[in-house]
Amino acid sequence: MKVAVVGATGMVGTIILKVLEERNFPFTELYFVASERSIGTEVTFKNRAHKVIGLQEAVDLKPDLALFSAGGDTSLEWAPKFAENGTTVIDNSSAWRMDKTKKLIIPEINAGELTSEDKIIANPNCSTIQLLMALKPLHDKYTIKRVVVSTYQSITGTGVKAVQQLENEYRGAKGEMAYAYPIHKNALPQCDVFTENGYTKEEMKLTNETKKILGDDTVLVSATAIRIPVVGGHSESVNIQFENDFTEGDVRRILSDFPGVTVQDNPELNTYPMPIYAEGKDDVFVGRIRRDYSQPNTLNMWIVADNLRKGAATNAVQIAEYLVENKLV
Ligand code: A2P
Ligand code: 11C
Repeated sequence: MKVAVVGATGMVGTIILKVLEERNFPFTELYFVASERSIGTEVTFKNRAHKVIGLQEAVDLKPDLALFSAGGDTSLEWAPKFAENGTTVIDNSSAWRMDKTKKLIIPEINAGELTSEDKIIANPNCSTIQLLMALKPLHDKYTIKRVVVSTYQSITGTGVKAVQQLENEYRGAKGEMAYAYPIHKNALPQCDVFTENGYTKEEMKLTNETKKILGDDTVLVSATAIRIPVVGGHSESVNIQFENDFTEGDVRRILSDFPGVTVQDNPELNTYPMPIYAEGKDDVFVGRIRRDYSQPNTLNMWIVADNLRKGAATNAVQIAEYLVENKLV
């Protein structure tokens, strides 16, 4: 199994390498791919330095799998070139997610849809992945009518520049700005750019990707995405109206039984998920599970996950593992 990591020098690419190592992914060769600026530089993997190569060289090496996290434009241009050469691409960008010919996969939910014909597979947006990990088992049981989600997103979702901005502001130093406004001591009601309908791209990803993954266009989604000066993960306050009624005990049990979800919910002990504890973990954490008494069949909860792990790298590696285990590559 020859594997290429495209974007190996980047924020998500670095975690992909870490997750491949941690999970003992069964590769025979691993290629470290980045932009032309990085060709010849080195990245460390398993305590050894490895040379970074360019995209064309990587295509020519005909890897079985390529895990892409190098931005949408790189994916749009290069994923088809890999695919035409026989490589199966797992793409972390938004480039292919809403393409009707491409599958949008969270392994615990819909990996069963994958076949060996799928040569470009899309990894959902980070805030969508953690939301869907909690919604899917509840949708199967109670049927979701409407979801209202407000996110509190880590600056790591924006990239290294944003982490640098926060550090500079914290130290009172000047530097390049990733956002139009200060992020230290602030909350920005804008993740990514605005679309024509007044919602941001991040909010529309939450809306559209949710329907695609659930395979159900009738589920209504209303999203507000907020950037906060936090690094460990994204948090989400979620209000869900179901077709059918539930008990809070059953909701806790259903979520606890779902692979990859951990319930942390004990108000008596002030137990609930928080990004500082989710950081570095692969699970999605759910707490503050409680009935919304303002209308029937409605639930409130709080979902936290490390956006760089289950929200990106881990989900991509899990897709790769599924393909290998099921002999689809
Ligand atoms: P490079 O380090 O050479 O710029 P991040 O999301 O943290 O900014 O990382 C983006 C990743 O995608 C980096 O590994 C970056 O490589 C890579 N990348 C960016 N643009 C290209 C490109 N045009 N071709 C290949 N890799 C790219
Ligand atoms: C954020 N969700 O936190 C974004 C980052 O579509 O994969 C990932 C963007 C994407 O801003």
